[in-house]
Amino acid sequence: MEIKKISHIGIAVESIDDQIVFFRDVLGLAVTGTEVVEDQKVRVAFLTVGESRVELLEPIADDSPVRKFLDKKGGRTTIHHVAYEVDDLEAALAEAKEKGIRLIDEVPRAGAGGVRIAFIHPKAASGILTELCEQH
Ligand code: CMX
Repeated sequence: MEIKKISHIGIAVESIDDQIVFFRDVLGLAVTGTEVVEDQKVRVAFLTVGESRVELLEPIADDSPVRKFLDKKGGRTTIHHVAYEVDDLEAALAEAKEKGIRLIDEVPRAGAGGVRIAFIHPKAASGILTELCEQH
């Protein structure tokens, strides 16, 4: 598949308000907004890094995947996923499936900003939860 760039790195946090300080005030990254992604049960803050972004992910429900992940990590702020941008998400998913790669999402779903996303299982991606996304 043809990866265009790293779209963003998702970092799981217990509290965006507490953890954004380092990224915003020390690294000096611009905060471009926050958003609740109901489908994923997270609140997200976006920080721009050149053509890519850091996304801080805060769980908003007990059954959020990020809640489970943080609980497993003892509540520590940890990289949760890496997202790669592709031109054609369906084609990328078909190619991964063809190669026998375990997909979490066989069909794209809506991520932050209404962008179409799909996840590859970390067990099939060198232990890193991997997101493929397609810009509008
Ligand atoms: N990164 C790396 N490994 C992870 C992981 C992550 N983010 N989340 C879970 N794992 C590991 C677990 O530690 C576990 O490993 P071990 O078996 O070695 O202990 C393994 O994956 C499977 O864990 P599991 O308990 O069977 O599965 P979970 O119920 O924890 O689900 C996952 C894991 C990835 C399938 C689920 O979190 C998922 O579907 N994620 C995709 C959606 C998502 O994460 N949304 C939030 C972000 C939304 C956004 O960016 O907008």
